[in-house]
Amino acid sequence: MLYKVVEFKRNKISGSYWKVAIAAAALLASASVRADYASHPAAPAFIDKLVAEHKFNADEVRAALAGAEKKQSILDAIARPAEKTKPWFEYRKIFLGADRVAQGVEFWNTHQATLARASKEMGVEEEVVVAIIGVETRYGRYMGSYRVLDALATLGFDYSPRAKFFSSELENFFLLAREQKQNIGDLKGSYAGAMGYGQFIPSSYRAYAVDFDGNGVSDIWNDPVDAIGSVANYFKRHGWKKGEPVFSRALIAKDYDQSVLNARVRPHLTLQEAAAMGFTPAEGRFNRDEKVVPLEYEGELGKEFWLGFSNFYTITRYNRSQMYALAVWQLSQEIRYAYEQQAAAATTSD
Ligand SMILES: [Ca+2]
Repeated sequence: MLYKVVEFKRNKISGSYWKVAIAAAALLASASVRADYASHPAAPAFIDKLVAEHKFNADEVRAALAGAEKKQSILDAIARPAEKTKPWFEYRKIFLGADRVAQGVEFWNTHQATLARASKEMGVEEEVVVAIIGVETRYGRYMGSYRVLDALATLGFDYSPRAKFFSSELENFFLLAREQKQNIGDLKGSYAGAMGYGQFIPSSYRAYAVDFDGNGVSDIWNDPVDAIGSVANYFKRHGWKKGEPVFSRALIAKDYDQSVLNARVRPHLTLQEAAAMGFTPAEGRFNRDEKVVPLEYEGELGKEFWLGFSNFYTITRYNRSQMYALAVWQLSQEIRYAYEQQAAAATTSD
């Protein structure tokens, strides 16, 4: 969930282009299939670690790695996540379309009882859980088509900027597959190894996934009930406070302190301190001692200023991008509004 799957509309392409594309794809496929991560220079240390620390059988780990394929498309994808290439006003359009709102209401209707139970037990509003699942996978429609083994081996062994992180996720993935009694080569996910409705990376899966329907397994790959409980649990465990503020639009003073904008994601200024730097909430009533972080976004008509509260920080534990956090929160508000409109319409037509 550090990087999310971004959907692209498929363009119509002409016949001749199509032939060229097929030829190119065949070439790429033949270039990417053979990697055999068991013979990678870093493989022996990885295998030793799994044997020494987790009592894996060396031959089994070696065999799994031998079946892992290096994917150039994964290395390409990780180099350009949407957060880094799009301004806010374009980024938000990806997630705040009418379809995603309508599908969110549909998902809420379908899983009403589960969402209500998660909200009550974990202390996270229904619309927030729905919005996360909507942003991550369009309510389970796009959970990723990469083999997680390929994704994490490619990034753990061949993506040096974050090799340590992804190697650790690969280790967690071996543990997860063993714990959940899954065939390691069968599990699918995003190019960064995030899985299921809520796109949990293996370490998050192991730490935060819950068995919310009580059937004995925590299955966020296939079971929306477990997925809802797990997303809510993730928020609970990262400090979400139900009913507390998330964002407020900010008014700025003429001489506002630019240096403090987007400086970090953890709220570090009291509202009083923020006001002294030129940022005050445009709406709502808050305690002066409430901690906030002043944020700036690139709107269609110019800069937008916001204050992020503690719950904003919790959303960034799911994905560090401040744009992601605002998109999730705005989508949640749109979904709640549409959900209530629909509920009210149903009541009056009875
Ligand atoms: Ca379950």
